[in-house]
Amino acid sequence: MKALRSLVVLTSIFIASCSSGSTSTVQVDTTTADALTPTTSTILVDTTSASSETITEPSTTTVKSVQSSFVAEVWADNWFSLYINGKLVGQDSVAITTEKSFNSDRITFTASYPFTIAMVTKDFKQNDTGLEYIGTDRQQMGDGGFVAQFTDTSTGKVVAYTNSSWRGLVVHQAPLNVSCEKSKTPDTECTSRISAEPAGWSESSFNDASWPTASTYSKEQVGVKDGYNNISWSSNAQIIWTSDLEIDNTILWRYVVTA
Ligand SMILES: [Ca+2]
Ligand SMILES: [Ca+2]
Repeated sequence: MKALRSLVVLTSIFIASCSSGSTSTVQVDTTTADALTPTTSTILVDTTSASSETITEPSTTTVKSVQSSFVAEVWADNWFSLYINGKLVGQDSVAITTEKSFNSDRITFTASYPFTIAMVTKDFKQNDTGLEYIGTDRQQMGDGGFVAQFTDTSTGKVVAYTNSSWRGLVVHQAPLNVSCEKSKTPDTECTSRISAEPAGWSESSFNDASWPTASTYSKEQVGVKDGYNNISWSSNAQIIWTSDLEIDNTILWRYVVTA
């Protein structure tokens, strides 16, 4: 297979070299031609250059993956942060402590395919009881939900979006005993399950096979609010969360974009 591709490449170069009067530039990139080739190289054949053609030998080529620019569009109830290949590239522009912090955000970043999206999403909770508006007549378990889509700006194509194949790990769950929702002493009555983030969870190399896949929800179930309609959502982009919109408060998410 590799030998055949090499033959094709060489044949292409030969044809490009022989076509007199041509002003085209032929770029052969073996990174896309053979994904199994461990080392990558780019051979440039420019028939317009005065000294006939310039061939860069594979052994002397600097390896550089093709970077693309992306825009992430996110609406979250209530807050999110976004990592690409383990690096923080942005977060919700409205603090989670802002009451009714509903808004949408656009975040740009560069990456080369394939890349790993990792996100933290948080439903607001006043403290580890998992409740909000504690001590008022609105004391309740809040609910979460979020939607995101990722567009490759060079093609305008939405290349990733939230759906049921995303994997999410709950790291803050409260209250486990939902009967405490209207308690006058929730701090002592409500119970919780709080875990540390696994080391390296946002890195490409992390193995998320044991994480549950997302549940999808309708706009009505989540009650989408301010900012949601500011974004032109792909029909593929679905609102997701874990299986419980109320007691699962902080969730780590992962999704790999292959192309
Ligand atoms: Ca909640
Ligand atoms: Ca909420």
